[in-house]
Amino acid sequence: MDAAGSENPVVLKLVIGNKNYSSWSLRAWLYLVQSGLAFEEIRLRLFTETWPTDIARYSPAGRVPVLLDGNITVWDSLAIMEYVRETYPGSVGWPRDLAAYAYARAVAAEMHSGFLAVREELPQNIRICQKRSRTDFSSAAQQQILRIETLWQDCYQRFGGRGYLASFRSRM
Ligand SMILES: N[C@@H](CCC(=O)N[C@@H](CS)C(=O)NCC(=O)O)C(=O)O
Repeated sequence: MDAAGSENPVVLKLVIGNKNYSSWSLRAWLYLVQSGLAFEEIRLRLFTETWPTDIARYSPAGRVPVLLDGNITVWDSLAIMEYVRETYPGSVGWPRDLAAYAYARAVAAEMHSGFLAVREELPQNIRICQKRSRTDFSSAAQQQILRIETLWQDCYQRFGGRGYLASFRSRM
């Protein structure tokens, strides 16, 4: 029990930017929420005058998200998810089936290191709904959109959806 009398004291702190614009922040945040872990959310304002000094207090890498677990600092969304999965039993894990596991790891790695044209030309903004034509974007972005669609379709066909996305707890 902690000093406040809570059975589950909050030890984890997640430093993030704006969840609407920062998909990197959102992915770590969703992972912690989906894992059912209590954490304190520290929100920094991206691209403001104070941003460089604000983020420097938490990470020399100068990017969000950053996870603080006591005196341990983990930066980078994928590293955060790996750390949490290995450290906190019950957090969301990789699929147990070997084929699904290999597939999931490859998809996560592809997502993490790729799709640069999509990131550049279609920055995240969950609040707006805009009808755009594929031809508005570069051929690199169009190819990457096609790749994402194929990946999602393939995932659903091979492993099924079974309400996975619908089961996300709403806490935004
Ligand atoms: N590969 C990193 C990317 C992190 C990243 O680029 N974060 C952006 C959030 S939009 C950021 O902090 N940008 C601030 C800057 O570039 O100064 C991760 O997965 O955490």
